Amino acid sequence: MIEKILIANRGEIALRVLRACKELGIKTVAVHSTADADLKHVLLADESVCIGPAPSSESYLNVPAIISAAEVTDAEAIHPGYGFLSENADFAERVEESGFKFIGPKAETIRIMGDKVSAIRAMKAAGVPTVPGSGGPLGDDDDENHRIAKEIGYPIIIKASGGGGGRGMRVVHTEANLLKSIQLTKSEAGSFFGNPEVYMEKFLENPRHVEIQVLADGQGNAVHLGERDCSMQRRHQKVVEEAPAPGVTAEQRAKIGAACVNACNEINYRGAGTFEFLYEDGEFYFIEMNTRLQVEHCVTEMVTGIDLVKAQIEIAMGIPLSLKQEDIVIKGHAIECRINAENPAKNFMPSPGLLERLHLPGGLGVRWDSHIYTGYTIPPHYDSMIGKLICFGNDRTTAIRRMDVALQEMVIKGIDTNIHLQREIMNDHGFCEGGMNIHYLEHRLEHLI
Ligand code: MV4
Repeated sequence: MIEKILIANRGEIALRVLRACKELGIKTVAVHSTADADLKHVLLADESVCIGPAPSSESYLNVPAIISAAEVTDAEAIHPGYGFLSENADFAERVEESGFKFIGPKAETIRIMGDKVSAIRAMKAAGVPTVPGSGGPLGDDDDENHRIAKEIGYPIIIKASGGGGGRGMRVVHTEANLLKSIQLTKSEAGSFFGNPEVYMEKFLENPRHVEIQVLADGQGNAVHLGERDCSMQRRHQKVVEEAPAPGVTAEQRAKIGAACVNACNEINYRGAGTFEFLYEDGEFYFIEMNTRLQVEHCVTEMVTGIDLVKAQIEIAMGIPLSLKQEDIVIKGHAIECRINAENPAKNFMPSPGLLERLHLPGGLGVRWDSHIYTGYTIPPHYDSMIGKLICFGNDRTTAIRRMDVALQEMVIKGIDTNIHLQREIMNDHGFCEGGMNIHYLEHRLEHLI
């Protein structure tokens, strides 16, 4: 059993983890920067420790300070949330070496998935469909690289093995640009990620971003919880997510889900995880695996009824997964709108500041995951996401209408937000049709704002 958990994060996800701990009767330790003493979860936690000044590099990324906080409060486990240190293999290793449980996969698994070439290799070996590509790092043989690109067929994309999430990529449309693009991507990768290794894939022009959620106990039991569609994004920041993905059939879900479950067993995965796919013409192509809880986990919770954070904690306690695949039934439809402190009309400029007045929505099928409260000041040092509005309905249309009504009710005074933009999206013809690709929002934004 775990009796006390240190939450190594801030904002809405720290509160989300705190709520799960309280439900399970587990004591909580909040850690925070000097700019964050008034965060809601800090006020609600059993104990709190200030771990450094406002910049994340000196607080939420400060490994020795976090480990020390766990030591002085006698916490037994550390939940990393998302972002910050959640996918840092060295951190997971340090946590375990210091005698604490890391609520996530083994450091070794995080390391394999952090290296995109080794992640793709592992997935290919486990029978997960991947994008046609080099299947390994590109060498220095120019003729060989030309041959690989020709075989894949242009356009191709060069990606950094140490990249991910949209960093360190370059599309090549013609043979004439291949060699200099490889060189440029390699040299950027070397300076950004300290790893010059790059690989090549067929460039898919109009895919959707569809990801599969899994839970595995590291004791031979794994299940998938269906998919989420996260195609509505701007500059690699997701704006709206939903589950299930429009148009994905039960048969397709079962097939790709089984491949992910098989991969979890092959790599002896432990914890919650997400397999990211590009989805085009009804086919799934694996691109990356996320070894953390994700921002958009809530839409999966709403359509499965499963508390993913509780499941993560139970897995960390060593409790065998009691869920069987046949117990997991996808019911209804859930949509999540990320609410950001930003001004879409001013190039999405961040808008921190005092929340003078709040009116939050409610009603059947409405969930608001946020740490904000009247009188709280959003600090300028961190991500602009201040909450997630999640609406559930028996079908997609109901969920969209419910979201529009909830957005209409929501009042946040004192700062700029993207609430109005989210309403425009809920009323956008293309969005309401479903099945948008990853470029849809960026193209529509030219008209919406
Ligand atoms: C791709 C791609 C097209 N073809 N790979 C961007 C983020 C990173 N996770 C992978 N990304 C992409 N990889 C191939 N072979 C297009 C993207 C991409 C993208 C993917 C998911 C969500 C948003 C995106 C926005 C631009 C490009």
